[in-house]
Amino acid sequence: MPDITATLAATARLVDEELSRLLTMPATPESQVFDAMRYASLSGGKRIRPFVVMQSAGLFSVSEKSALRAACAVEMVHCYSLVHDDLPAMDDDDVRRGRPSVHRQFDEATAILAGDGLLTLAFEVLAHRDTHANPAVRTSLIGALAKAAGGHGMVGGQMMDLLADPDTISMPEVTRLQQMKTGALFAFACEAGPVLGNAPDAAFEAMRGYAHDLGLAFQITDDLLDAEGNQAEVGKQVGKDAAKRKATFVHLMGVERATAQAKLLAEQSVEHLAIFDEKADLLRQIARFSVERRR
Ligand code: GRG
Repeated sequence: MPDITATLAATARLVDEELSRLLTMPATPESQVFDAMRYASLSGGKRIRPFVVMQSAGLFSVSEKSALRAACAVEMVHCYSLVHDDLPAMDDDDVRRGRPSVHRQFDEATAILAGDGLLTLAFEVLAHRDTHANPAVRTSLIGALAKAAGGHGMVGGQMMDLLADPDTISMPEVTRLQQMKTGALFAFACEAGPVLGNAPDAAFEAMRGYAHDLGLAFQITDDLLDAEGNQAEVGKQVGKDAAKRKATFVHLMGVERATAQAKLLAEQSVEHLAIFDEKADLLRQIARFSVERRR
């Protein structure tokens, strides 16, 4: 059985190398924005979304080059969301991935531009011929990432998060919020492989089911780490959700039920992979890792 920790580390190395290549910029008057984009994206994230892209692509014999470019695109969007989420106008966080957040390391304007730069570069990468020879496949990927990242996905989820009243929000509303804020990018990561590999409908359906449960399990664990985690391990300030009275799963369910729910969802996500053979074992393992992680 392949080892999840070693494979995750190997994927992170590949992603770091490719991101570094994609973010190379000669010294110019505007190069500060690239310095900030590099700082934001080459900073030790777990690379779980890229890992899911690479593994989902592996199920459909997609070339490593194609998969890696799609993996970098989703990581760029993820990193942009972290940079903007940390801004004073949003969550106002000084620490991210164990280092000063981008607006603390540079300044607010540079952080906004670095986020914008990462978001737009993600689409430039997908649109490039190196991502896939077939323009229809590239267009599908671009459409899917735009949908996941935009107002019907991550951005809409963030808006709901900022507006949510923790005293009145219901479980279905929190679930929808989190599916949009976090689940939508996981859904893209899971769908990228079948899109690149021109997979049959049944494979898309399986990956969508897997993504739905994995995204929620991952987010509940994120809430639990904020409630119970250790700042040194987590790499960012903890206890903020309670202090800011955020509408989280932990707020609605309490730690014990949220922990059980995350485990249940992780097991449920694995069930969706039943149509795949042992090639999907690392996707099975990452689902369990997602709820057992300490950061
Ligand atoms: C559009 C500004 C804007 C924000 C979108 C994604 C998001 C909303 C905000 C980021 C903050 C946050 C807690 C989001 C939930 C998603 C999540 C669990 C992020 C952390 O992801 P990890 O654990 O982080 O994969 P690393 O650092 O390992 O990449």
